[in-house]
Amino acid sequence: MDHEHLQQVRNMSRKIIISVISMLVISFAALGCETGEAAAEAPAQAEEQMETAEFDIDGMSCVSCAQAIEDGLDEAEHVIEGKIDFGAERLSVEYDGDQIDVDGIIELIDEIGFEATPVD
Ligand SMILES: [Cu+2]
Repeated sequence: MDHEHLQQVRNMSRKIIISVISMLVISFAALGCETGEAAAEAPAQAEEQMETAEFDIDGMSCVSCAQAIEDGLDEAEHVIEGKIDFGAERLSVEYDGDQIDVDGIIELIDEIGFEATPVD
């Protein structure tokens, strides 16, 4: 009778151990999934080749011209930010060098309605 009871206790603890192990395995799998996603996001950002270029802008006569250029560039793909120094009539553009180059940015500014000349 005692022996049978002991056997039951052993079976019970075996079941508990198995379920604890499977819970651990499941949570590790879930963790692995999360880190997998994080790892997938990180290279995408690392691939982004951030570059900055400066341009002289022709035909910019008032602050709303400057605003139009900044807004147009902010909406453009592969451009991170466009910033106008109105006093200097100069534009600084931060962009993803893997996706767009200086000529591409000049084209974008041309579409907005202004002529940009790269500054060395
Ligand atoms: Cu204007």
